Amino acid sequence: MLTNKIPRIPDSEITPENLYMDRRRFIQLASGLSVATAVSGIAEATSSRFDTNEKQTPYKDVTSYNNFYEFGIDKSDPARTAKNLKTQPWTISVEGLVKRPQVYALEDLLKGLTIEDRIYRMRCVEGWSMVIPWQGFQFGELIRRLEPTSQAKFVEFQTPLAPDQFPEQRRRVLDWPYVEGLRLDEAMNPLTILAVGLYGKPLPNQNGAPVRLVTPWKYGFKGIKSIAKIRFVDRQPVTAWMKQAPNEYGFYANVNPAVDHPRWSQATERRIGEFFKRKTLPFNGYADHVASMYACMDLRKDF
Ligand SMILES: Nc1nc2c(c(=O)[nH]1)N[C@H]1C(S)=C(S)[C@@H](COP(=O)(O)O)O[C@H]1N2
Ligand SMILES: [Mo]
Repeated sequence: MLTNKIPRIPDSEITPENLYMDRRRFIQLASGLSVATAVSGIAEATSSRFDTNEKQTPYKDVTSYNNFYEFGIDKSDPARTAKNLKTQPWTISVEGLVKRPQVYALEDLLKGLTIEDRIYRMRCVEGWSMVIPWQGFQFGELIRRLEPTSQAKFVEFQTPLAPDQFPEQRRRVLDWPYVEGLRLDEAMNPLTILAVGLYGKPLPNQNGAPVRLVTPWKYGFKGIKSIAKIRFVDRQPVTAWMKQAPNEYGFYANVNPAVDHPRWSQATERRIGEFFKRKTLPFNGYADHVASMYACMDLRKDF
């Protein structure tokens, strides 16, 4: 119905960006529908109250400048070396203080959840940033279904430990597997999504296929990729980066221009594709949505 009103673009000029703009979607994963089909499904245009309207980082940069240490430490490594990661079938083990612990097939776990567009600013602790249009669902929606018990205070995530799939796990770059965590209220915050797509296409492996965490007010390393385990716990998890360098990477990892990384400043950032640096905003510009969760905390101490 839309198609004949849109001027024809030669196939050679159709980029993922064009495709994405033509069909923003808002759909529910029906039974039997794969994540890939859902993400590329067409439905009515919607935009989220959380979207930024800043210029989006080109698809090519989003998918070729990556951190995914299981596939190498250079930004260009994952796009080359993550190709062989087998993401289908995929299971997620839900464990711990929860009413429905079980190993779920990804499609079963996501069935009926609403996938929506979220255009978020993303800020890496290394000082660069991007604007990425994600497709994902509110993690809180899934948590409510899984029914954590009243003792659950934190959520721990893990990427698989599988050196045959993740070549750099043969070396001790980090103490594998990659582990991340959120406090339960952070996990339930409407900004927190589990992403299954970007630019209207299923997540490329280098961006964390088939499902990864996105918390735009925190530094990028919180956004654990290729999630295979979600565990509800009563104690603050020890994340892979806290193990690696506890004085450099705290549990909270909120974007905070006032707290320097011990080896460099966090006051400014360089948006990929831009020349001039810009000022980094507290909570990456999402303070209205998240600052109240930290009202009683000293974020210099709990960095
Ligand atoms: N499993 C896993 N997840 C990870 C990482 C990693 O090395 N392994 N790197 C993190 C870091 S430091 C950043 S900045 C983001 C980068 O996500 P992107 O490549 O999709 O932009 O992924 C995060 N998630
Ligand atoms: Mo990062």
